[in-house]
Amino acid sequence: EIVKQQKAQVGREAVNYIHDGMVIGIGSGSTMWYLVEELGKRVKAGLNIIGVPTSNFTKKHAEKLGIPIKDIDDVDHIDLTIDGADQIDANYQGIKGGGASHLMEKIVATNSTKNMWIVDETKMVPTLNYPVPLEVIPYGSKQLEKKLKKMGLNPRLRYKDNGEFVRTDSNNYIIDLYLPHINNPTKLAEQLDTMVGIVEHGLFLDIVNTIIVQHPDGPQIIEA
Ligand code: DER
Repeated sequence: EIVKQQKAQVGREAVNYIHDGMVIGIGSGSTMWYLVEELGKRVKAGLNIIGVPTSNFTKKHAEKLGIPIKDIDDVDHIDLTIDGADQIDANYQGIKGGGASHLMEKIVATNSTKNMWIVDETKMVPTLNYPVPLEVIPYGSKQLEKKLKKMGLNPRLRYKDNGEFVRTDSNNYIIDLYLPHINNPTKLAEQLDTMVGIVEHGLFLDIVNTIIVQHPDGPQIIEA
């Protein structure tokens, strides 16, 4: 359907920003899946880049396609990271982590010279209202959930369909905060940054430089 088509179109479009010799942070999620597929074709055709993955899934997918992969600690720097996003507001503040990868994504993003997000148009909203993912340490996560509830942050531990807790690549749990609207993401981030047991939240503030939004009539390039 339309959204799937837009993910494929923007994924293929964004590969044009990847040039020979670059070290590229490779994001995770269904939009990025299309970019990795296209990047694999360009590498086979001779494009010479190094990829730094943001999840085990992306690492395996890229390696399977012959994209040279290096661990973040084995490169000198990352020129550009391209990733998806779950929601982006009018100030270009984003929520990521719908795919439970936001910790490694944020580590790669905050070690990148430039960051680009590629999204279908449903991701662009005036005010953030997507559930904010938190990566949390399993030990004490129920106590943490109670504390978040008392703060009125409407937390919910994330389960898989089989009823088990979702485990991240770092083997932690995810708690999602269901809030009707987030008018001040900076304030919420500050509240979360001080809570013991929260490894990282999915509020990506003042991180992105360029956003490509896919519309039916083509891509819109936003310089944040
Ligand atoms: O987890 C993430 O942040 C991913 O980037 C993901 O949530 C992006 O969503 P997508 O699958 O719609 O591209």
